Amino acid sequence: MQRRTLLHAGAALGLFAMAPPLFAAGKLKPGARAALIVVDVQNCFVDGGTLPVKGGAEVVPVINKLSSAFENVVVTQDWHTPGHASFASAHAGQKAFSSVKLNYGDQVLWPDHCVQGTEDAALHKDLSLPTAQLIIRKGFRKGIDSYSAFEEADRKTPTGLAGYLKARGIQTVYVTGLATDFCVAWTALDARKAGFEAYVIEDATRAIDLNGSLAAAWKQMAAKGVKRIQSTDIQTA
Ligand code: VGL
Ligand code: ZN
Repeated sequence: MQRRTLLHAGAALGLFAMAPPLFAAGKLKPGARAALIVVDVQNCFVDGGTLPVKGGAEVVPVINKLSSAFENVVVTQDWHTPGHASFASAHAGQKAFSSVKLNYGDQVLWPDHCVQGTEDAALHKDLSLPTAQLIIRKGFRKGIDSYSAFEEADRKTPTGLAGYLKARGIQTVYVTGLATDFCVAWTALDARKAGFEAYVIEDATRAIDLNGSLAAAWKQMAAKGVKRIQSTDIQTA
């Protein structure tokens, strides 16, 4: 009888000790083994750009504030050649936001956007990430798109990001930026595939939402263990 009570008490203590940080301390504290990934916060994806995402610029102050909580910050830039295969203008008779089959699979066609070296492809002027350590450029091969910061759309060519993060002992990534349902989702899914713990900070993203793509992306991310959180879940100064 007494032994049973003790066992129960022990089990309860064990559970308490193992509670996730969200529970135990109220807020997540990303440490040395976590990285903030800031996806494609570029002029092309905000008002006045070539592929504006509704409310895109609103993520900028949220991300700036979040960055103070991270020792490791990685930034990405969508970085296409002129005449890139993901541009509708490169396919005779095709309109933007339609889909075609390329040799690596289905490809949504976009307006010309984020062309290498243009002002349109520059990071948003109010993005303030002085501690960022790496900028990954992606989609720079004319024939292959890359929504993901980890792997190009042929699903074969790595960007090198997984190796970089692993070499630095990083185990967890927090993904923010544009757009939730394309580059953010693909990045978070590929982070899982590469063995990282992955969070998407929802209010630090905005979506394109093309034919239900946003709901589909959240569903897929949930199925792969990507955790959906808000910026207020993270301890900032
Ligand atoms: C993106 C469409 C085309 C993104 C990039 O950053 O989500 N979306 N290129
Ligand atoms: Zn693109």
